[in-house]
Amino acid sequence: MRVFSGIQPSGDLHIGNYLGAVKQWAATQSTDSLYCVVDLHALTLQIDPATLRTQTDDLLAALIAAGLDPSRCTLFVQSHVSYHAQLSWLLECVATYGELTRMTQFKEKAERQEGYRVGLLTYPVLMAADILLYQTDQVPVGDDQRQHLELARDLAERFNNRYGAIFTVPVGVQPPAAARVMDLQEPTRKMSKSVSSPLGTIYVLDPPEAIERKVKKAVTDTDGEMRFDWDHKPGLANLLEIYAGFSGERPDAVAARFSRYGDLKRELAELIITELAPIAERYRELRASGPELRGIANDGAEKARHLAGATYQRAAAAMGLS
Ligand code: AQP
Repeated sequence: MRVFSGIQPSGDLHIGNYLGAVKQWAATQSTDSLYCVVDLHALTLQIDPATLRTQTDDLLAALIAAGLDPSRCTLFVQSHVSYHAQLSWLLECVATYGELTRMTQFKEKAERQEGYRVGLLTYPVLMAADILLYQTDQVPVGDDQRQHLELARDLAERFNNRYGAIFTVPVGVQPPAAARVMDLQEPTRKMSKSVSSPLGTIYVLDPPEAIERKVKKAVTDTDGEMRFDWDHKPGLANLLEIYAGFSGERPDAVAARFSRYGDLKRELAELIITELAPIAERYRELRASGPELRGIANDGAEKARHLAGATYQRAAAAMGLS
């Protein structure tokens, strides 16, 4: 079964990315899985070129440290495989302006940026190209990507109906808990790389003291009643989801084991630190080995190019390009 997923090098990896996506990638990876640092997507934001280059390498190292094994899966950088941008153009000529302007993430991000780029509107089409190029069956992603994944499915079906059966229609896979981790200070907003919220975001490479502090200061509520209830107790529900994401339990089962918020927070911080500390250590070793990281990315791109090229050629020919 072919699996594909991607992540933007738009900032440091946080526990939302980790629990929503990367942890499942590492757990289910096989020789048929491809994982991609989607640097072209990061260009939709204002990002300094040198920073983008560094963050791409940082993220490659963080993904390997978090458990992706390049000898089992294919790990590569999106811009190294030019078919992504090429197929994106073909799919832009299948997508409609109306469906792109309806995307929630576009509306939210456009509101935060003055003079936003056209790429912010069209990036879900590039994401569809990323997925469809590899004849992907499953896309493990966080809950925030659900709508974009639906678009990828719609475009695949529309293309296949119009030009012939070229693309596999993919399905999204979400983790059983923590599919949408919220900001610890503002639990009605998702934890995000590109929005600055120093106390509300736990980074995978945070030192233990920082993790402890952030969990301790996480916003809850004043009634003190331990109950898993997103509608009325979002701060607590978020902590229970994060706990469940790390421990593999169900959030309501976690709630049943604790009576005091303070105890839950103390154990949660310990649980996070125990899982993340070895990742941070491996990351530091890998980051010190620059050439090795480049070699991994080059090998990955070569494998990806081979698969992507075959699909692109078929799609282009089906549309009448000679
Ligand atoms: N808060 C989250 N909870 C669970 N999963 C999440 N993901 C992102 N945020 C959360 C999942 O992480 C994977 C990679 O995300 P991305 O880099 O493609 O960008 P994003 O979804 O837009 O995430 P960010 O971190 O908020 O980045 P910026 O701020 O740059 O937009 C995806 O599978 C995503 O679902």
